[in-house]
Amino acid sequence: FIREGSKTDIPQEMTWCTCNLNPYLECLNPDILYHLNLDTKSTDFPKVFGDVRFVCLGGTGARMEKFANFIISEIGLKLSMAVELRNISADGHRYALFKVGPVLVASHGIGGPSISIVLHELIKLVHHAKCQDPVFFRMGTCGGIGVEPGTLVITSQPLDGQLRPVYEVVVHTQPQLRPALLDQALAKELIALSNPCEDGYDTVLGKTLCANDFYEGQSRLDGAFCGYNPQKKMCFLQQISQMGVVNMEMESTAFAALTNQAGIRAAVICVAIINRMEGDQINSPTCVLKDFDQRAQILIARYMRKVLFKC
Ligand code: R2B
Repeated sequence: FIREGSKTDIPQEMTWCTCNLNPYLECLNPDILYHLNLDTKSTDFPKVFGDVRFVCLGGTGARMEKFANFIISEIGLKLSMAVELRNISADGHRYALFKVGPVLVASHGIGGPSISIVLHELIKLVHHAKCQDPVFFRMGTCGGIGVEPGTLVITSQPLDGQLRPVYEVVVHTQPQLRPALLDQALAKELIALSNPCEDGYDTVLGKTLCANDFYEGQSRLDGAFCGYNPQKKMCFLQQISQMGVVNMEMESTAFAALTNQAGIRAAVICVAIINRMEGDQINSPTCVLKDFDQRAQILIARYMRKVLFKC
């Protein structure tokens, strides 16, 4: 962990290794993954989830169900699977969870605390299931900083609201700063799978500002409260743009920190639904936003096909 004010010595090349996980997990019999409505007594994790190679997270259950259906058509037929899609965690009433062959699809809600809870449980799930080197993706929407709406942004480095490359967790009253690192090779592999001419939109790699709030935390002028003026807002957006920040969202530091701590390869791919240099309110028609939603899904499906079928 990075302590506040200390120099960091960040392991850049961690690999998925259960030795990084909580040692007390082995004492839990059963382990109850409360928010996913699963436990290791009534579910045989290695049998049900042992083949999982990809874990994909996104904000809402409805969007992730659509993604699961899309993945069935993208890879399901090739795997000749008879897939009956079912929300495995429906009775938990917190998150949605679907399994399509080697792909686990989960919703994460909004913000760091929400994604952190489901990630703890998903990391335990792949651990109990003995999954081999799973790759995690977060797909979502974001505000673009100086990029056209519809641009796909792959995060190189998430930064928190204080522009630090960390996720802060307060434990026993003390802030612990966990390195928020994503797999750079995976990010480059994903960029290489984009094709702006054929896709009809750009895919870019850049830093992501991860805020704890949608309104003041992202320097919007349209929240219920606003303690700054339009000049201050633009000054802030220009400052972060000059640092290489191309988008803002609310989950990337938690996602990067937890996957990095487990040594799991991970990537964040978000579509910009607005250029924040030009406004704050999301006013694109629903059909346009639906089209935008598919863009991260298409790129992730390309990556999966490349890994699974070498095409
Ligand atoms: C992007 O969109 C959501 C807020 O509307 C939040 O989850 C995020 O990061």
